Amino acid sequence: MCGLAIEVENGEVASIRGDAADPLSRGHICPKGAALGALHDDPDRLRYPLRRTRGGDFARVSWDEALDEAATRIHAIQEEHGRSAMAVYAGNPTVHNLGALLYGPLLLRGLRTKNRFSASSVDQWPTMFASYFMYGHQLLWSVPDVDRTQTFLMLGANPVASGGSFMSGGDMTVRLRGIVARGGRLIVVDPRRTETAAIASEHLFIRPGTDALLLAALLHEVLERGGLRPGHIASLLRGQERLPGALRSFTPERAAGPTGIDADVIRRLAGELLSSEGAVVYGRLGTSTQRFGATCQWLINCLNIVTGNLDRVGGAMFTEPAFDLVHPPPSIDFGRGSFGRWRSSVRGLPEFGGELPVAVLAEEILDANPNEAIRGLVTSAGNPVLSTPNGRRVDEALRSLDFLLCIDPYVNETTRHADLILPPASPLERSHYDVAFNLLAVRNVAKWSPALFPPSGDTRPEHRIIAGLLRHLGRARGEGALDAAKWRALEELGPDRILDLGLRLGPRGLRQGRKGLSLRRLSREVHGMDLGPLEPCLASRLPAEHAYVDLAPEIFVEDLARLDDELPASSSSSSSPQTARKTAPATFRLIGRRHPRGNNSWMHNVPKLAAGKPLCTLLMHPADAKDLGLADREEAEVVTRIGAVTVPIELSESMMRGVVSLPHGFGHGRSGVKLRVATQRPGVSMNDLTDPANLDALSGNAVLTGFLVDIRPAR
Ligand SMILES: Nc1nc2c(c(=O)[nH]1)N[C@H]1C(S)=C(S)[C@@H](COP(=O)(O)OP(=O)(O)OC[C@H]3O[C@@H](n4cnc5c(=O)[nH]c(N)nc54)[C@H](O)[C@@H]3O)O[C@H]1N2
Ligand SMILES: Nc1nc2c(c(=O)[nH]1)N[C@H]1C(S)=C(S)[C@@H](COP(=O)(O)OP(=O)(O)OC[C@H]3O[C@@H](n4cnc5c(=O)[nH]c(N)nc54)[C@H](O)[C@@H]3O)O[C@H]1N2
Ligand SMILES: [Mo]
Repeated sequence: MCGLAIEVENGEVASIRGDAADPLSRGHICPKGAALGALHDDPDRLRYPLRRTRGGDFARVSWDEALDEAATRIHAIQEEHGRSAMAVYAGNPTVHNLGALLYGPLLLRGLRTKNRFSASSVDQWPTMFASYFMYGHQLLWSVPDVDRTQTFLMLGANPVASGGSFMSGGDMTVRLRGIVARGGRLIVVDPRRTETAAIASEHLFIRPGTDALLLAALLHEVLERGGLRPGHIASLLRGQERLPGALRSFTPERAAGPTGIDADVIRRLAGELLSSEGAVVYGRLGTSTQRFGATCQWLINCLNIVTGNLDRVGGAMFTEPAFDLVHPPPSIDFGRGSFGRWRSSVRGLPEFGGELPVAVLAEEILDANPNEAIRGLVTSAGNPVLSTPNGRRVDEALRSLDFLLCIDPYVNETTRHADLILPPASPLERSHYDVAFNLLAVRNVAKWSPALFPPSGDTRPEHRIIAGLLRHLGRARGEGALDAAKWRALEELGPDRILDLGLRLGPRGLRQGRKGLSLRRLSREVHGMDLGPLEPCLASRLPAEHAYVDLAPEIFVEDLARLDDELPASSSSSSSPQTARKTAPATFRLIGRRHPRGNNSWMHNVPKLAAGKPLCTLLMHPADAKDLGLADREEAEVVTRIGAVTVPIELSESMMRGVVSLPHGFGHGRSGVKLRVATQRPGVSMNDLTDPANLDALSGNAVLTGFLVDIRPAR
């Protein structure tokens, strides 16, 4: 999303710098952006389609052969076992890829299956869930107004490493420092003193997984002291009368024991939220991937509303993207959301937004009744073996499929199981516009970049792969010439034409008359266009079918009882690890982390990013390590019900006692992975420890943080 100035000499990337004139990133560049050239040139990046051979290796095939075989096998599976015997998983890079994003819905619809999965259910489902029930649209998210806020209470996020996420902006460190510099306060709540906590006004350790209690206590306190002061959105609210009663028992004293944060501190935080001219509460992956993920997000939204900070300058604001997925142009509808229209077959978990939780993928392949089991899978830009719970079982499940098709540039932990791999063009070989992240940007901006190079080798941009696959599938299904012509047209059309349509029909398009935005107009602005700071706009952002904000949807109010039950009032979960005998393993809570030199599971093959200090270590407080008899860099064995990994520890005062941190996305040592750089420092996969049974009960999002592990010296 950052503006990049890329110099090309003789058809090769000569340099990549941050574009100082970019209205959003203002010259910032991170190691991943600087690595795009190396990624483009990576010899391991696939340059042509691959087909599994009888010997189990891969051999080159033509696109026609590959698409034809894919279509024939998908059709055969669906004919014999029903539509939903085919499943689809869309991974994270989809949202960073214009073609994959705009053509993705066609793929989902075209496969006609109820077994749809994506990385959303190991990530931001709770946020989408809260938005769906409160605002009536799963994509209507608020963004912290980081540049104007006075008090920023941040939980479970590390934007200095991650770049911001639901607060996209590029130069996040500069923006966050800005809060402190202008006399405001940045308060970070995290079980690790992170890179973000290090530049904050205040850092509070919290016991992993207990944020919902802290948030409930804050809301209780704010309601007691300030009452409901929603400001100009008051007329949009419903359900407010139910809040005080629902939260009555959640006092700061109730929260103090389990969270490890004093009642007085909680009271002070509530006071700060009430007295600030512009305050915002923000929670991200750490509050999302836990047992109360959705409830955390509901409470966060409520705090912002009740203190008058939702849709207010300096608070939690809404974007007005030029290409708008909330009020999309016809034919590009991602949907308002839905819940419980169908269920998974083994555990009976409800769909959300047309998807099932990816934590059930393996069991729907391995454990379902024969007439309901998944037999074939298409993955697009995803690596579920490393990114979803119990990766070893996902491995086993993928191995057992009748057919696996992967749209992916690498032979990695997931795609090594594929029957066919279809390689997309590189990021420098396709045009780009940030349809997804402009929804989450801290300023309204629009920027389009053309492809720098034509697709290398025999690769194709995503839109051609998807439309091509659907054309072949249509033929296998016996569709007529008209359909074939439609798919051909879509193969030719490409995402830029759809983008153009979306811009013209969007809020800054034709409605603005001759000045209106079009792709042509935008393409002349090489640095992108600044469309101004976020402005109060909630009333116009709410969908017509749900033109109100529900403060107390039943599903969340009821969940407070589970919260009360599950988190004991006193701190039985003491903050020191419990070691019974010297030789027995100690019990810790495991959390994850991200690093600027990595991107989930798939950028460890770039030499520059892989070099330097090894990243896959288990951070542990020195006193805990001493108790265990472990020295820095010595190996520890980490065990759960699901599996065990052996990993060097790294002593760090930044860790809360009794909590350890492991990055996810490693574990490249599996056989058959063709990543020459990444496999040299394979690391271990955190998801060989995570438990698919451990979910946020409301949304079905996976719990990836704060679960118990046993640790002992590995020697
Ligand atoms: N334990 C634990 N697990 C986690 C997390 C965690 O913090 N802890 N984080 C979770 C989060 S937030 C996320 S988003 C998920 C990510 O989960 P996934 O999306 O499943 O995994 P990624 O590592 O992003 O893998 C992306 C895949 O896409 C391929 N790829 C890259 N670019 C492109 C492209 O342009 N087109 C195509 N077709 N393919 C491409 C890569 O080679 C790789 O195989 O992981 C989740 N899993
Ligand atoms: N360099 C880099 N940037 C990335 C990515 C990457 O892999 N590398 N991934 C991208 C993706 S897909 C995403 S979703 C975003 C994520 O963006 P962020 O959410 O900002 O990033 P994380 O580093 O995952 O931050 C999660 C924080 O939650 C803390 N935490 C863990 N458990 C708890 C808990 O129970 N309570 C609280 N309060 N805190 C807890 C962790 O210590 C960690 O600091 O980053 C994106 N940006
Ligand atoms: Mo993510």
